[in-house]
Amino acid sequence: TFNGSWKVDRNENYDKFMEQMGINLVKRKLATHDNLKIIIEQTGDKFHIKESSTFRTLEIDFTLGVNFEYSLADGTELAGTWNLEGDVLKGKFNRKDNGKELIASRIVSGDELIQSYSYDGVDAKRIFKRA
Ligand code: MYR
Repeated sequence: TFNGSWKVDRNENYDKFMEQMGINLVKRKLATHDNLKIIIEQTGDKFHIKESSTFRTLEIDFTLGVNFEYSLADGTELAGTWNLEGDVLKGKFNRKDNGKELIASRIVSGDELIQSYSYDGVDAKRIFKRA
């Protein structure tokens, strides 16, 4: 289950990924240490997410397979969907400004939540531990 409170523990290739996203060095440095925490509450095909970081706090609701909008901390707007494939949440989003695709996934592995991202040929991971 994805349910619970998760705190980012480490990143893999996240700086390169953000660079590909067009995020400048200063913001990347801040984002690397954003202390991201997410609380996931799944009820059937509905998810309620509480996100908090050094940048902001916000709450997001989405339903599997239903398009929704989400803005990144730097203001970049995305629209897309999450779907459940087996034990894996798979996200397909598009940036509103340039149309390019951002693919994401979430999987719980042992005591960790692994979020993987792919954008324009660059892959990254953020790995969370239960908090
Ligand atoms: C959620 O389920 O938490 C909200 C929707 C998330 C959309 C995909 C998130 C991709 C974030 C990539 C980080 C980009 C930093 C440049």
